[in-house]
Amino acid sequence: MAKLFLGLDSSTQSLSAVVIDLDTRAVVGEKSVNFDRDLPQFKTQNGVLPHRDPLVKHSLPLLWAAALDLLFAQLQAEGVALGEVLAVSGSGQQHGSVYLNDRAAGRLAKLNPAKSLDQNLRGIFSRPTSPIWMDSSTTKQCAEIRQKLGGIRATAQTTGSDTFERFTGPQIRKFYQTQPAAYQKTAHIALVSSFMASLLAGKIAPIDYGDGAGMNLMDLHRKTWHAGALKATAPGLAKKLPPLAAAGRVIGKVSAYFVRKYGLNPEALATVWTGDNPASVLGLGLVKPGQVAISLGTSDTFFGTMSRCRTDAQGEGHVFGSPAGDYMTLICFKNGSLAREKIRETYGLKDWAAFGEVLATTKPRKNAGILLPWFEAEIVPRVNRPGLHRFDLDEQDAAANCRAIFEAQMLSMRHHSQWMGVAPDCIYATGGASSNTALLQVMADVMNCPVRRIEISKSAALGAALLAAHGWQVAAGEKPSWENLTRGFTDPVPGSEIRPRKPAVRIYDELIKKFAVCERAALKA
Ligand code: XUL
Repeated sequence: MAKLFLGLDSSTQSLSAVVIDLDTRAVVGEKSVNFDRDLPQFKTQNGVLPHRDPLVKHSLPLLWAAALDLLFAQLQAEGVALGEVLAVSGSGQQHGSVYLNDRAAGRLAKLNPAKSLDQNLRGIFSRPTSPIWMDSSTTKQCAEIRQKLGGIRATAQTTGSDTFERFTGPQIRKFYQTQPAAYQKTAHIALVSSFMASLLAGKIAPIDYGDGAGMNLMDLHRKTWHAGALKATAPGLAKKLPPLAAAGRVIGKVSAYFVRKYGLNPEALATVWTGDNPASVLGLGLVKPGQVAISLGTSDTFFGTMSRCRTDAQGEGHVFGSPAGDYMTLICFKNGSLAREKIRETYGLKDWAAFGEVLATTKPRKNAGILLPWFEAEIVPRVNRPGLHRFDLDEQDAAANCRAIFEAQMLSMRHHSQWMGVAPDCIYATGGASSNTALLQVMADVMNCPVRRIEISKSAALGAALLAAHGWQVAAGEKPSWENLTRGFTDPVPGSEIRPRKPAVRIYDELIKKFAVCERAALKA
């Protein structure tokens, strides 16, 4: 019998599965259910329910449950050997919350395979919809909680992050303030990750230290619920939260529902899930301190593993528990691909290859021009008034502007990640724009670090499958090492390494000082 492990990722727009064979180091199954396309009856747009207030972004826990049925049915139909799966784990979009009443635990324990999950779960929610990470309607609650916890620095030091609109604590506070009766009827509050784990386990599942740190409710150092944060958020909250536990820890055998309905191995273990970013840390193989990934996507993210827990006194970055032990950091820059695209279009370059060619005609230059590309309100640094800022840069010079935008994005990452105190040994570049070598050369030069490209499309689901394998091995009394577990699954693209060039590094070591001055000036403007 093969040693198969199933990893699921419940993201904003889809639910994905990756099945791995640990002995052969192969991905033996991959499947995705798209919420809008495959479950149109829930009427979501890009996984989100339409709402008249653009700041409010909710989705539906029943939709995620229906997607789980559909995904298992598809895996079974494709002949994936579900009977050989030894453990299941997963990851969820971070921060989103699910509100369950006192009927939930009983119903989860007796899921009826003759019905769909959707039918089984009707009537167990004290709030039918779930606020998700895209929601930014809780500025008032953020300010209230931050003030009670002693300001930005103290909030970040205690919980790992300053209060953020999308974080779960401020969302719970808003629910309590605006719908007190429904809050009262809430017996359990789950995250997307722990809700999905509860379905698999047939009981209320713990929240892990990775996703738990995205709530502004967990004491990051002790890895326990923080009494002061709970009190600052809503009354009676301690009784509504599940215990905290390590990701991948075994909860029990999988619910008989999945065994009878889809032929899942009755001995398969259900384990604690985590957030999608912590799972991606595993799925990209960032299991040693000093390993950092830069994902160049809609927004650009900088994340990695950190052995000592440091937090950001400015409150811009986040620290979460890492499923590999230690801690992980995450900084999210909203003006990523979108900003690069705007510049590309402004100068009439038809595609990224053309952008790269123009970029390659220029060289890093002492005292070069600086372009701050805040097309949209920015998260890091906090910018509420969008706008472009050019310093010593001729707007007519296409090539200089193409270089300046990516230099600024990388200089910003370097500047705003200094609080981590981590000098990366190697950066793994992922996401759409990472196939552009001219961009990666700028990344290597600014960061003074070799860059390797990694092409894993479902890094969170792969990380979840590895988490399942780890949990199963620990339960079997083994002492698995993350380096061994990830080997063969998370290798960078062969020959993709780009090394920093010393003369360019020297130029950027100086230019970062100018960048910081320009950024301060633009923030004041
Ligand atoms: C992280 C965050 C997003 C979601 C996406 O803080 O809000 O990356 O996790 O699913």
